[in-house]
Amino acid sequence: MTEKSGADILIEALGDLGVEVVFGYPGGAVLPIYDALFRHNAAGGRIKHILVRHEQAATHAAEGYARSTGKPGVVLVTSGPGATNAVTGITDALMDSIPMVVITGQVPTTLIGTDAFQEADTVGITRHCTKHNYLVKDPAKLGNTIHEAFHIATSGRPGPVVIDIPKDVQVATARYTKPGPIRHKTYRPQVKADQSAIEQAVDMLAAAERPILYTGGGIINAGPAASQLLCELARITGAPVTSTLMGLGAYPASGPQWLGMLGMHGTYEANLAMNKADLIVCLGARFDDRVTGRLDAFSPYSRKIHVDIDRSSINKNVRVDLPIVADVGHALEDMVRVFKARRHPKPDLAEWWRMIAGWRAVKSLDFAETGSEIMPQRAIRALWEATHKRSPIITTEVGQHQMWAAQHFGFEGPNKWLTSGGLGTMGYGLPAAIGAQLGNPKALVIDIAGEASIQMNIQELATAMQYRLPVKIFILNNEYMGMVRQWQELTYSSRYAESYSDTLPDFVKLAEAYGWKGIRIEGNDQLDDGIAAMLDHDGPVLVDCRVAKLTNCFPMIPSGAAHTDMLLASSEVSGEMDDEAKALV
Ligand SMILES: Cc1cc2nc3c(=O)[nH]c(=O)nc-3n(C[C@H](O)[C@H](O)[C@H](O)COP(=O)(O)OP(=O)(O)OC[C@H]3O[C@@H](n4cnc5c(N)ncnc54)[C@H](O)[C@@H]3O)c2cc1C
Ligand SMILES: Cc1ncc(C[n+]2csc(CCOP(=O)(O)OP(=O)(O)O)c2C)c(N)n1
Repeated sequence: MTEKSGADILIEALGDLGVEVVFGYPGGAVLPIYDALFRHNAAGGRIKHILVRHEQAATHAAEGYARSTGKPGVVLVTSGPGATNAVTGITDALMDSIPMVVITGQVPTTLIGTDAFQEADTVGITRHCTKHNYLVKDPAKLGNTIHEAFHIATSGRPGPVVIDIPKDVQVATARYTKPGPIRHKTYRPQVKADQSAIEQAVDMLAAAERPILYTGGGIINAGPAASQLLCELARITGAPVTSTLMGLGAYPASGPQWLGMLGMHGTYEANLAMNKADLIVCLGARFDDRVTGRLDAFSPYSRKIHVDIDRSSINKNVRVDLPIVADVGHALEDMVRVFKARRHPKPDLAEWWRMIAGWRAVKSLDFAETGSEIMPQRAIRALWEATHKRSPIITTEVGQHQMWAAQHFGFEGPNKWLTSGGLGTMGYGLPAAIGAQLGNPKALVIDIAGEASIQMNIQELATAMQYRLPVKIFILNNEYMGMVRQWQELTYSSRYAESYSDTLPDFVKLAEAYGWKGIRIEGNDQLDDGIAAMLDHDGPVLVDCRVAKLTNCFPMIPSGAAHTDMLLASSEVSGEMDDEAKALV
């Protein structure tokens, strides 16, 4: 068997792993890899490299690709600033459980520790923001390391893995053969649940009077079949379903048992139902502080079941009565099977649904119109109206627009909603849309943005143009870092310190400068036509939609408050427990 350079081994291993797209940016410490990629493509190879304009964007594009396709995202960057620029996206992927492999160049092994040109301690810097990381010193180990990295990134709780490869290791030669299935000596995620725990869970569900299915990003991670199984479990138990920001789409928004998102900007009915439930079945969610609010007031009357593939996630924030360590897809399959096998009649939850109907009647997502000015919620609903039949993929930036999109754009299936939840990274949406479009060439992909966030990775307009990606950007332009302004209004007596988006560019001209089509929408009378014009254009389009500037995003549970302290647009309704609810618990 002939020996190959480390760089050639890397490219061959990526091919063996089925990698089709790599998002990257070149530099001195990865030139041997770029050369191997060049030769691979010249010989008709299948790995496509997407040249982003900033390494942070490579990581978010890889996240968007991964979240929308279920395949791992792959990133290639140089040493030093290339690697440090990637750190935000790596951390983002860790927080949101996104499978990603990041290959970083490193200075030659003999120079490590000498403050060499573009040297950074990538393994040290990324130790706490990766699921695992490697510094490869021996080219003979490179092939196996790459396969192991993909195994770790994609199995169990998915996450980012960094492989740091010194330049001399890229050049040195070794043998490579595709390894068989990876069996790590210690890392063995538990995929199947303990069956007695499943039986207990089913008994608890059958006996509950006020159950709720609290679903999260883990269901999206578990693949589309898990969403189907969730619908089946909901159907046979009759239980209401809510979801975190990360789980939207796992249960269809048009489904009869859907309560909407829960948490800080969740619906009144979802949060009140969590508060008054007697059983919470947490399926692939992690009791995040945006969801629980004040911990000592969180769902005080319920017993809790937690299904999670990551053992360390269980009892981390909230103590549960029944932990189930498993892939949630498998656990759902088992629960549905056992529930049916026991011939449990559909529980009678009429009284519970009557209470929920009362909370639903509050219509917590309703908003007041203000004449000709576009309300941001109205803009999202109009966008949904015009596009939902095409089942678009929606990405977002971070801020009010993100929450309005979560509240008002109904998702009917998984992998259509890509957002930065855990880290809340402004600048995520455009590169994520690029990644999603590459993974789903025929899909309609829209980044719902704020005028501040979009500027954080605006250079990626060029990437979309270079690869002829027909991505759409829909900016809800309120001339404020709206989410910051809202908090300042509510908690700092409207002292708007540095939250005005001053000196904004002319977004239409900016779009045109990059070869995009630019459209401005300035009033309700232009909204539908503007959206139609965006959809009619088969290339990339940026829409600058001017919206009412001082609108707040409600409902809102102030940080650290209880679910019952929710602020609604109409302050007449509070989350206080009514007499009927008191009688039940
Ligand atoms: C401005 C802003 C406002 C926000 N407001 C809200 C809000 O109102 N409501 C809200 O919900 N969120 C909100 N968020 C998001 C919030 O910060 C968290 O990101 C989110 O709540 C976490 O979702 P999750 O619990 O589904 O967990 P994820 O981060 O999606 O984690 C998934 C969990 O499932 C597990 N898991 C992964 N794969 C599997 C599998 N195959 N099988 C089983 N388990 C698996 C993981 O171990 C993990 O515990 C907001 C974010 C921002 C930026
Ligand atoms: C990288 C980064 N820096 C700062 C923040 C804090 N932050 C959260 S929302 C927000 C304002 C976003 O403004 P904009 O994009 O205009 O959206 P809007 O809230 O107006 O919809 C800021 C600064 C963040 N989430 N990410």
